[in-house]
Amino acid sequence: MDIKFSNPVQKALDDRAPIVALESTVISHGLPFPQNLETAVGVEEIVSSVGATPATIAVLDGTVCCGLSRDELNRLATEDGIRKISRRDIAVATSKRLMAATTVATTTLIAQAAGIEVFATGGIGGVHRGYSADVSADLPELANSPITVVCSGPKIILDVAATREWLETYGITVLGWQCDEMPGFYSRTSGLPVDERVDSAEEAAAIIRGRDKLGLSGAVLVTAPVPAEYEIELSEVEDLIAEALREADRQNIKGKETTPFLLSALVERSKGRTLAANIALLKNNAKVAAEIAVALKES
Ligand code: PSU
Ligand code: MN
Repeated sequence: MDIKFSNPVQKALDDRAPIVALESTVISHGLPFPQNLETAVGVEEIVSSVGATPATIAVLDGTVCCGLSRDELNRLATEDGIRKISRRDIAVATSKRLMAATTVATTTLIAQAAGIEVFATGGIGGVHRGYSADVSADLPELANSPITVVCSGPKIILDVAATREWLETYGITVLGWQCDEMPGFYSRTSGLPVDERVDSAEEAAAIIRGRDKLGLSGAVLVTAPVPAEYEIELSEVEDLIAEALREADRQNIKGKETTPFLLSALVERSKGRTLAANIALLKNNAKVAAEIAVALKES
């Protein structure tokens, strides 16, 4: 794959130094301006402060980019008409020279091609509620990529139980970062189990290296709960999710519009609390991912 690397990311790759990949759909379609830009910059700073190099991934005017400048982050945060691209859309974006933000699926694909082992995001895509035929392309991509993704579980707007089953069926290892239950995105609990709890980056790194030695092709998902002070109990958001789903139905929102629509409807209906939680978990996941990236290089 033709990838344009920023100087810091190229240097980190040459030095075999720790790198954390970051997605761009959350910037262009997941968070409103100006919080999207502040968070994109903040997340990169956190990764750097732990001693890893941040590599935000996007397609800029048709070029697959790994590692972005402040100006490029700004473009993704502010320009209109930025495509949200999954695996099926990459060739369209590159050949038509589009501006495009990468989902978990596409970021995973590009990070793998670049040789980056760890990726941090907010919540992965999954099986949508009530539309079990709508399954995010994130899931099969993770099943076929020996990468490590740090997240706070599937986004709670999804059918989380069905998504958990999917992860199990297709061999994606779900680790709980200092927790025994898979986190429920805005909530620290989901009632669903993790496969194994890990309490340190070294413990996570040992399991990841174990996977690598076995030559297994699936992702390790490290699920980290939202920091307690930003947690919203599931019972509190459940009604808001039901309202948002009904509104999506009324407006005939479908396909890749669904996730951004529901996330922004929740921000409005929760008076910004889901936004604060989303930002807090993104930052925390970046920190955990950087610690694991560092531990992997020391292992
Ligand atoms: N996590 C967030 N906000 C987001 C997303 C994840 O906190 O906007 C994005 C990710 O890029 C994920 C995508 O891959 O939502 C899933 O979209 P879909 O359900 O259409 O596959
Ligand atoms: Mn979908």
